Amino acid sequence: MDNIAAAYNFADIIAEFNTGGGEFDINVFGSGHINDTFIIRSKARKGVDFLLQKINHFVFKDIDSLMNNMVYVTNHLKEKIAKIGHPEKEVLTLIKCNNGKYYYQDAQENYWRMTNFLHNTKSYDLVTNVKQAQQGGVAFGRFQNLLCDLHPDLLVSTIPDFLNIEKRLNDFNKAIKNNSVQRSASVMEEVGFLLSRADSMNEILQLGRAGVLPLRITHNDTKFNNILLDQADEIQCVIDLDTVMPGYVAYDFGDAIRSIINTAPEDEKNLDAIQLNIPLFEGFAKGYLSQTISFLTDAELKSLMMGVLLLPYMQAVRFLTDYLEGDVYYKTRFAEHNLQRTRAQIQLLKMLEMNKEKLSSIIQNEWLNLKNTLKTGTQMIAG
Ligand code: ADP
Ligand code: GN1
Ligand code: MG
Repeated sequence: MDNIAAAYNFADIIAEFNTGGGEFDINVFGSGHINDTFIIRSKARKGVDFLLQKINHFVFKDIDSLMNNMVYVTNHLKEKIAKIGHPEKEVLTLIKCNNGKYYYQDAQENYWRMTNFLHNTKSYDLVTNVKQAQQGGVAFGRFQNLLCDLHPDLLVSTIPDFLNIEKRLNDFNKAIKNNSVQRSASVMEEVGFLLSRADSMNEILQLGRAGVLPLRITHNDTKFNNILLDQADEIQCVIDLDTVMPGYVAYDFGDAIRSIINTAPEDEKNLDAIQLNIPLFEGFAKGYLSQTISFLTDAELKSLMMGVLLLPYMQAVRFLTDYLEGDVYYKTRFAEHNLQRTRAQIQLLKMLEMNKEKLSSIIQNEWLNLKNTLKTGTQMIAG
């Protein structure tokens, strides 16, 4: 166990959850930037494993509402999937606490929750083949589809204005001005690049405000490592449900593409290594549209490409804001980590801008192919 893990009294924390009791081995798990995640394995009962998370209370201010959202969403998904699949494998299962809630607050005001550990699954920081990308598209498209019958107001915004670019740019401008850790002067090139695109990046927000794009319940953190694939690289489960709340479908599409199309990691130092893997884009688009064609409007279809540019842009703005504020939000592994992440996202955005027409026509073609396939299918049934 490392230093983070040694800081907590795990035996007491685990005893608050309905695990069936006994002693557990504990190990740090995963590569998320926000929560602290641990796998706990029963010493006596082989295969009885859970995932324990300390929810980041600096990032999520209202844990009670967050957990209510999570209970609501997982129940809804389970009910629907029960008719067609295996809810216990395909949806996260929360473990109840002795207090009757699904989270436990310890004496140090840390918030803990637990889910069943899903065995024989994998999450990837980098996508390596078209099948994985296509399954990612199926995963997030199906997720939106299964939730599209819920009114967005049923869920609380766990981070208000989370993907609101106007709010992100306001925070960014404040951070530049406040210059609290004396870093502003050293990043003027990056600041200049990002501010030069500020006006063109609020299209989705404007269309939303004008009522052209509907608010739906979306995932809002569709990084590829937020899905679990099975051993055959088929989608098993969508995870990391902290930000499931009202949003626009293009946010989910764009954020997933951000992590899928890039041939290099999100924080790649060597900018030349950041290239676009177009077949992975095609694979994701095909999978995503196959699950959403029944409800996406024409305006939403058009907005997907806006999301592809907006999400890496917003991510660069967020990473650089955090760098300017002294690295208070994202976990970092070295001093300039947030700056390196910013530069990598800017490079990715430049590549995406250069390939905008090509990517747009891929979305359009996949959509037309699917429509034609559906039409042929209907004609065959009718004839
Ligand atoms: P974070 O908010 O820190 O990103 P996640 O909820 O995404 O936390 O979990 C971190 C990692 O733990 C995931 O990328 C995945 O590899 C793994 N993981 C999360 N939940 C489960 C689960 N129920 N079963 C197996 N692995 C899981
Ligand atoms: C965070 O928790 P994780 O690592 O899946 C962040 C996302 C960013 C992502 C960038 C609540 O996601 O918004 O896109 O890092 N989550 C939150 O890697 O801020
Ligand atoms: Mg995650």
